Amino acid sequence: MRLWHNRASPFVRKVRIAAREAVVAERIEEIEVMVSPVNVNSELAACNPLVKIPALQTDDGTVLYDSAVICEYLDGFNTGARMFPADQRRWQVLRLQALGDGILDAAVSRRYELAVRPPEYRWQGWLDGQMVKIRNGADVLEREVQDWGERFEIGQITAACVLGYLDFRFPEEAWRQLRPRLAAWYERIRHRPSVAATAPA
Ligand code: GSF
Repeated sequence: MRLWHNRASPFVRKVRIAAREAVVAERIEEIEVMVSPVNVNSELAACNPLVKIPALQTDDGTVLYDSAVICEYLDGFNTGARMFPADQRRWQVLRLQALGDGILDAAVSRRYELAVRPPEYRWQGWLDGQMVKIRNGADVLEREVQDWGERFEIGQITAACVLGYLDFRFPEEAWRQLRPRLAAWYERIRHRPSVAATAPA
């Protein structure tokens, strides 16, 4: 399998953690690419029409995206605890992943507004609107983290990627200050081998 990736991407990190948890990381060749909404990467565009990472080419040549689809595909190789439960808990787990993905969408959008958009076009209302989603979402994680126990399913994987990305791109946000339970959880989970091996760079 071939993964179009970049270590800065929190969505790619979901896939790289899932690959380690499913014990298939050594079957994945990683192709590092730079991506930007305004500089189309033609090699990536030939495989993923959305020109986004992660994208995974499977052994039969199929190209999968987005991160949720790729992670569930990799879970199919998993002989240990599944990251995507098949029982009635599935909807709770998918909703937690969607919460984390939504926080990441807002955080990446904020990053692009600050790092890609020319300063003279920067829209403070847009930046503020994304931060509302990030903070509201992190507050829900703080309320729900006590229910997670030792689970490390796709919802927790995505939450770890959220918190690592906030530290990486928005350290001034200081998300831990008002979220002590989430901070304690992340202080433990960030040392988990699959999480520690995929820290953003
Ligand atoms: C989002 C991927 C994404 O936005 C997923 O995989 O879950 N729903 C998708 N990736 C960004 C890179 S990032 O994670 O920072 C991306 O590819 N941006 C390039 C672009 O054209 O937006």
